[in-house]
Amino acid sequence: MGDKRFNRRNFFKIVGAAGVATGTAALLPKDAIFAKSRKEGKGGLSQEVRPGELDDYYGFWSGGHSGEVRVIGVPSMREISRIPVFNTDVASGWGITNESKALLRGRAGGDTHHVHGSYKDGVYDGKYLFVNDKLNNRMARIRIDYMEVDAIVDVPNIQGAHGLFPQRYPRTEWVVLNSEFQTPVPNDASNKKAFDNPQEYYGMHTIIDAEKMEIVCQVMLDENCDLAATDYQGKYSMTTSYNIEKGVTISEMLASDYDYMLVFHWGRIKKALAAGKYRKVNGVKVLEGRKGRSDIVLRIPVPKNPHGINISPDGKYAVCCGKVSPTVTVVELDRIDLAYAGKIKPEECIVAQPYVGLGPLHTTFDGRGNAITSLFIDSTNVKWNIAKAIEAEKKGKEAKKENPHIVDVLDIHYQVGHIMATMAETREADGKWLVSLNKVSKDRYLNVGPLKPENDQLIDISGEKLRLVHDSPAYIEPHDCIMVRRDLIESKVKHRYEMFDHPLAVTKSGVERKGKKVTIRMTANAPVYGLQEARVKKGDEVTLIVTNHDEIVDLSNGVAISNYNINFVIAPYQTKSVTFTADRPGVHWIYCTNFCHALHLEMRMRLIVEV
Ligand code: RUQ
Ligand code: CA
Repeated sequence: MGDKRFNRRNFFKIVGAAGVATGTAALLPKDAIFAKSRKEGKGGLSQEVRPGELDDYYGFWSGGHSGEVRVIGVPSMREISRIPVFNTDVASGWGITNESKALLRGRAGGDTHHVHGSYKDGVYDGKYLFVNDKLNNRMARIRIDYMEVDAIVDVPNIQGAHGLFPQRYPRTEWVVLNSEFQTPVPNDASNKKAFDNPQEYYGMHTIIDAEKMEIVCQVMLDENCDLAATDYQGKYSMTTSYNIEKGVTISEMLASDYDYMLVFHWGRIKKALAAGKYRKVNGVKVLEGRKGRSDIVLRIPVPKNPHGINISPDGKYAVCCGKVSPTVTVVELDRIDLAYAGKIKPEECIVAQPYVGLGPLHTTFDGRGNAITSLFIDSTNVKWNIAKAIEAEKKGKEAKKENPHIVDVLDIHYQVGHIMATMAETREADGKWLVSLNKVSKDRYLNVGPLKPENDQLIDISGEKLRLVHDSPAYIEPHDCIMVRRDLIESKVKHRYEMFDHPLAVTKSGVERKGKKVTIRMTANAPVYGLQEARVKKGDEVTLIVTNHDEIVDLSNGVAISNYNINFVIAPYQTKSVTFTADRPGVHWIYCTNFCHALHLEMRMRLIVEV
């Protein structure tokens, strides 16, 4: 913030020098940047974020089948930004530019469910976000300084890449990614005898190196893996499994009264890797994790077709939601080593199994010993006390009958999936806000046709009771979110790129031809491009590289080529490139799409495609 180029006076100077002072300076409300956090209101937290004030939390929402990640301010619930990930975004040019295409490798389209941040000592370190693609079985990494994807790893041997969780302690070196659908391994023509034999379909728990974005290994299972979690000690990762039956139809998947919480022993995984106890499938080290053949995996029976698995912020308990069972299962993590050592049975790790209501899906925490669980069928959020549930379990059936653990039940609208409380997946869960990501909004908003938005409801959890505060529509269909205290993110986010981090950064505009390949290099400096025209010939393979030389915060330019379906935005000091075949002769205006200057409309140049 000590950056002199950042202030309003300099902004006018620079824009003025370019010709006309525009109203764009209003985009830099200095006071807003330094606004103090809002006060807490009477009777609960105040949601109000007045004009010029900033939110207290960065919310990172998955976009679901839109394939993106969204940045939502909490508590205002204002959508601040979108981060294109697996999708094509014609506004920013994601999926259009060479840089983004290199990451997407020909597959623009995705289904993002779970966004989680990188950790240090059980709290977000503000470096990365990780997000899954259930559609095409990938994981992307977003660097928080630019809020932009910088790596995508394709994961072979899996389908339904779903639950994802980063290592929480001591720092994020590994990220785990689950395969929800069992498939043949390998799943190709070489293994066609398995296609019609579901007994030869397997699930995988994949471990990915967070820095290198390479696959460390996969643990092969008979079961599927749904949601994922990691502990606060760097010892285990965990998943729920709902298809221990190896079913391929709903009734088959529901045949057993219990399924599993699977625990993966990282120390033993490292040992097996070091000892070379793996086989390679599609280039990935696959470790044996099947029952009776491996000591890596512990199976704790959990009723029935469980879904969410979440770790309490004190690091003591894993809570599995029963989904088809109206209970949650509380597992004490300190007992897991005993179970691995064979001193207790896996089921003896369970310390409580309280009733919560119909359709429990996900659990979050207030940091004061309470859990809050989403109930899909009941359409409620239920707040319950973990210690009371454990105590009642000890006392036995009679004590449990009264449900002494239940603190409050809140109706929501309707059919909740995930819920998340502020900072709840960290040691610093602060028990302020809860977001209930409801799947059905029904009559809560103006009717926009048969396809309604989702309804993300903001709930104050600072008191004894859950207090519904705000409805917020969301385009289909965020699954999950995290809410990160502003101080952990804000100082990490940059206002401009490092120009020469891009190897092709343009300092001098010009056109260069090598045979049929033409490179157009261009600066952009509102309201002018570095070239007034560029001439190519029909059939040329043209690469256009543009660098924005405006250093002023928020002064982005667009580059759109008429009739060529090419459009992208370049932020201050950013370079992007695009390659296309000049197949349409004629005069094609290249114009700025992102309002930049009073002479924005004049910011254009001709691409002349000669015959
Ligand atoms: S998961 S509703 Cu949606 Cu990916 Cu629990
Ligand atoms: Ca099952």
